[in-house]
Amino acid sequence: MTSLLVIIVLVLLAVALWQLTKIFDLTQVGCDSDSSQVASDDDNDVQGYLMFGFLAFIYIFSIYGLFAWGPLVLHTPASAHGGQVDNLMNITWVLIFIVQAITQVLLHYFAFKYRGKKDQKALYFADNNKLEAIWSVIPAVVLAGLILYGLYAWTNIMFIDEDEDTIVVELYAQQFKWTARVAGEDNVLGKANVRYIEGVNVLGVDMSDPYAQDDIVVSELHIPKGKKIHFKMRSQDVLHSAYMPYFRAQMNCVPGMVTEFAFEPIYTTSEYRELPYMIEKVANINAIRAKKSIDLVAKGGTVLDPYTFDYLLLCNKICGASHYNMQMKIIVDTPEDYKAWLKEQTNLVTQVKASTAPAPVEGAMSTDSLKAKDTVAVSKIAMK
Ligand SMILES: [Cu+2]
Repeated sequence: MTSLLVIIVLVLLAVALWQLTKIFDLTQVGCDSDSSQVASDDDNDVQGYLMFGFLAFIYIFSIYGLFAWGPLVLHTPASAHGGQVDNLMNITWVLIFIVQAITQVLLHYFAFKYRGKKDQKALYFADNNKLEAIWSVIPAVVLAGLILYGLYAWTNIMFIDEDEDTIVVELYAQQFKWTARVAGEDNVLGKANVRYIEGVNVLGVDMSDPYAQDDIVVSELHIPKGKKIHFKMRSQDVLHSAYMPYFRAQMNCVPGMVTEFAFEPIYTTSEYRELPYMIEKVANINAIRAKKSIDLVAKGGTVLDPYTFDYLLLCNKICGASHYNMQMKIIVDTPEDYKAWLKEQTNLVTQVKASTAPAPVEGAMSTDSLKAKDTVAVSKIAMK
């Protein structure tokens, strides 16, 4: 409501200013000053130099941005295919930069050179086939090359060999959390449907499906280094997007269908934490947090916990009010640690059974003790 009022006030202010300028224009009618609407040579000179000013602004801002925010871009990729994504991205950047540098200089220089001058007439220039061929063929060839390389990289990355030895993991998106399901020993996920969602079975896994018997549901995912992980994404409610920036992986999660992405992690979490750039980044974040903590403590708050790096699965589609907080930790282990983690997990069937088994009533007799009583009673009757 407040923002609506602010917008109305701003619109009214703009209308008022516009009316004021009209009144000012009316007061100038009949004055001696030059009220001609035709630009003079002086006006055109000013516009010409302003073109150069704008050109300088574009380049200075670009160079500043490169140095100020350049280090914030994603660094070393943590997946086998990540290098290809980065390569494609870097080639695109370089091409854009070259084209932008040349075209902007030409655009602004010509705007200056051919600015309006008294008695100067525009040249009528019908066409020039040679020029047009040059500026059509060069972009066409460059773009075709870029698109072909992009398609090659895309097919390479997205191809999932069904016969390859992978680990199948389901990523389940819902407002506003992620849940993962590891396919277990058979490496096949049991069927699932929203109708089966009940109690601890939050993913709606069909418990009668033989493939579902060893499925493991977790809220913090472990995966091994050096093995391809085949992710199958589902969504319960709206469009989400599974985004794992360090693995250069992103895929939409669409209600009613399963989408897929596969990649091989090449650094364990602890190895990635030890990369020099990451050590520096974490130190920097912690310095900022320590500074902030001083302010917080002064205001009666608590000290911020130090930050440690972890791979995260984020949501990259604005899916609702708490979208920003939709994340799940992914821990890349060594194959041995992964096996140990897998052993510790309780599968979904066991969890469901434990949650549906009736709780023992206090004072009630167990079936064994009842049986024992029966035996005593029977022997008593026999003695009679
Ligand atoms: Cu989301």
